[in-house]
Amino acid sequence: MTESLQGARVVIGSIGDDIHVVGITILGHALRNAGAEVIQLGIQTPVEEFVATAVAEDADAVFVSSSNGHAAIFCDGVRGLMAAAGADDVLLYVGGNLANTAAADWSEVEARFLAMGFDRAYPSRTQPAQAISDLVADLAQRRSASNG
Ligand code: B12
Repeated sequence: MTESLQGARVVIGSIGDDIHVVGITILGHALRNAGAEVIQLGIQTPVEEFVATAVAEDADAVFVSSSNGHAAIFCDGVRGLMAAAGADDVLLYVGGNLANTAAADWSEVEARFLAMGFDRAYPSRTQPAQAISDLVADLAQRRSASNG
């Protein structure tokens, strides 16, 4: 274990009609190996289930995966529902295959998902270590902000 997510609670799943399971399985294992408590929702997870689980499990972060090209349809609105449920402080990350075509400019795709309210958006083939490192940093920053 290089970086520690000990005590962190992370909800993870593939959103909407997405049946791709390999990415979230690998990511879930990597998060657990880094010390996180992982609540794995699996495939075809409705937006509302991400939100309800984040609240019920007192999650620190929600990892949304979308690989089938429907990310823009299902991911828009997650942040609003989180806020309405009183969970606006939960970190929201999104990854998988967020662009509709391989030719899409990543910086434009990233900007679109950040504008939806995600704290971080990842291009395809992102290694779990990258997201873990970012989560360690984001949680540390939150802790220091709430202490200071
Ligand atoms: C295997 C596969 C399938 C299998 C899925 C089996 C299963 N149950 O998982 C089958 C054959 C069933 C399938 C079906 C479909 N697929 Co498919 N599939 C693939 C394929 C070849 C590999 C996906 C995979 O497992 N990768 C391995 C894992 C480890 O990588 P990963 O998913 O990218 O996840 C890693 C990172 O991205 C990251 N990550 C993932 N999510 C997140 C989230 C966060 C928050 C973070 C931080 C990181 C992160 O972490 C993971 C670990 O490193 C890809 C092409 C490819 N080479 O990627 C196409 C691909 C994803 N499929 C595609 C499509 C279009 C479909 C279908 C719609 C096809 C169809 N017309 O029916 C359907 C989906 C139907 C549905 N309702 O969802 C497209 C999506 C295109 C797009 N985004 O615009 C792809 C890219 C193929 C292509 N080039 O066109 N597919």
